[in-house]
Amino acid sequence: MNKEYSKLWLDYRPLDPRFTGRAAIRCPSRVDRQGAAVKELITALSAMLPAAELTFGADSAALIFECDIGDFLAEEEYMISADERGASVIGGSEKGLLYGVFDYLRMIRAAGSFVKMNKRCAPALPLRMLDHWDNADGTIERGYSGDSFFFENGRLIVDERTEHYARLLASAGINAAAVNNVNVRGDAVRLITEEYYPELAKLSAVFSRWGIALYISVDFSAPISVGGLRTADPLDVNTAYWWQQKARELFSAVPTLGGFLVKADSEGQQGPYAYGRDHADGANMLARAVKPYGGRIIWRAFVYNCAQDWRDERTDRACAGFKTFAPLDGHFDTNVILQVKNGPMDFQVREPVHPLFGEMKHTSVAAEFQLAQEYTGQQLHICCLLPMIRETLFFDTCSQPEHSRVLDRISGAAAVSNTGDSFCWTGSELAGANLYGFGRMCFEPQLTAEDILDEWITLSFGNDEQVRETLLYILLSSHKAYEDYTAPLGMGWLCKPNTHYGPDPLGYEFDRWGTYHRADRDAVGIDRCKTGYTSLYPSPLRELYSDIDTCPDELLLFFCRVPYTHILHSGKTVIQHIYDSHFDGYEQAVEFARLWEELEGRLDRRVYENGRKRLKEQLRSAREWRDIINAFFHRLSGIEDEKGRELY
Ligand code: GCW
Repeated sequence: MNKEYSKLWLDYRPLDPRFTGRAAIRCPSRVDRQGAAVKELITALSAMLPAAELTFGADSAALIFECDIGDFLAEEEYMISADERGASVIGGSEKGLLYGVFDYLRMIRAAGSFVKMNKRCAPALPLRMLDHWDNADGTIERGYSGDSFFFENGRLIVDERTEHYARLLASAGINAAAVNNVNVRGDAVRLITEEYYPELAKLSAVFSRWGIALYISVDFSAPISVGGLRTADPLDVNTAYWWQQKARELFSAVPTLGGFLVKADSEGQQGPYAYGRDHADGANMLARAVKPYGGRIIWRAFVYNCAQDWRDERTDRACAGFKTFAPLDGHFDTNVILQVKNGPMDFQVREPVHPLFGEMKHTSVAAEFQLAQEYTGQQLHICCLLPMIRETLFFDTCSQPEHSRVLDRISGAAAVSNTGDSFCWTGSELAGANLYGFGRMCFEPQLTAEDILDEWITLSFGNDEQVRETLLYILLSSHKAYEDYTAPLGMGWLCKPNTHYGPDPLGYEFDRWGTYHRADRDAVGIDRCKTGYTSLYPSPLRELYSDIDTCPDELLLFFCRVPYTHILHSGKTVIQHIYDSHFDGYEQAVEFARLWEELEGRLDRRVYENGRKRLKEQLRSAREWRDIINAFFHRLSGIEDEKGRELY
């Protein structure tokens, strides 16, 4: 494991180096002076006021920072009132206080001085979680930032880096993290056995100091693989008893554990289907085992047939999650949270919003996003996901007359983490915006992507106006650019199989994964009225998506099968859009690289060089995408580019 790491946005710099007076921190005894909130304030103030005399207590001081806990606030809520002479931060608990301290520090760092402010804030979503796909051997599934900093050769590591990570997450508002891959393999199967308890307890204690609940991904068939039973049937009394004992043991060794994350009946992971049971049977059995300890089960809705026949046009993977879970609405125990991917397929650059968000009315649901850029350029390409995440959260599911946005209907959001042991944590510095921004967006979704990026840029790179403007422009245009030169109009799945990097338009076409575009010489796209998918949405969404005249351009080929000459709302034909977007997307990548070069000398050398290297690869890859996808559709359709550009 690489032990060197950047402090990222928590690198406190002097704010007022000339201030030599006294700065006092005051807090009543109900505030824990050894707790994370007060400690963070001390760390920050010592760095920001390097010449000041920092004291605790009531004697006179030029700057006064008061911390308190107030019962009138909710647990994670806080209130700040501040001016040039200091601040008072009150939290509903130590956790709320911590969030308040971080917010206050963010504000004064962004402003560059002790500003006047008044704010009362509580997080919009109660659960704000990161899912790590780290394997016990130290590798990371779909990891693009090096190896794991949680695991090495089967061992769980808890060190300074872990603590800094927890701080980073807390400062972004994250309050839960699952540390191992949902595909539970190798030594990770035994994470829930005694040999791991001491380290798990240590990790959980570090996390909980920063307000983060530790979750473990578990193998549904653990009663067999770990316990030596003959069955993992959720309705078998021995299975249920085994999990109850396991939970008792685990929670007494690791009292601050949050619970389990489960991928069942999915891509080779065992689940209740093996025993003819449904997913409520499976989830509830586990939920009852952890309930006495306040534990929760995060149960994934990513269930589909991954051994499909491409000739079968009636089975539609997009319908699978809905068909599995919609009939179970109301059957889940209250400590089960159903974790639903943002779209019905699998983290493509553009997908419609999952219909389960509107459908599940009596189930706690969390939205799942993927910060790890599996299908969005693997952190070699710049792809800021914040606009997409926000669009999903604000999407109106039309499932009831009011409060029907995704945001109103979910109790949490989780994201597959994009971190690893690379120096800057996320392989590419710019990918750090996704990590920071995801947490911030779940906390205060009224902030736009631009607001959050603005904050992140200043905290990470300082106040240089050109840096701010350039990074803001690149990040805000990056998702559209990536969509343009890869898979426009909602097509998806034009990438190479397995690695999911680079173009291969037929790579998934004759395979078993249910991922087809069915392009032929005349037409492209899937008629999802025929597969029954559009009917999973309530009116008026179902009508909107069913009709080629009303379906939004960016999702047209997801929902409809149309001839290449079909005219989009933009006035272009489908084929011309494919050509144009690939040329435009590539040009955007060229522009990003050009703008980046102008930042030479304005960014830290390491950051600049890392970005330059990655942009070089982005350019090479974007050109490959452009030429292969355009050549593919040109050869298939036989239609020339209106603008006469070379299509190969
Ligand atoms: O996107 C797919 C990935 C798998 C992943 C799976 C999932 C952890 O290709 O690597 O497995 O999704 O979400 O479970």
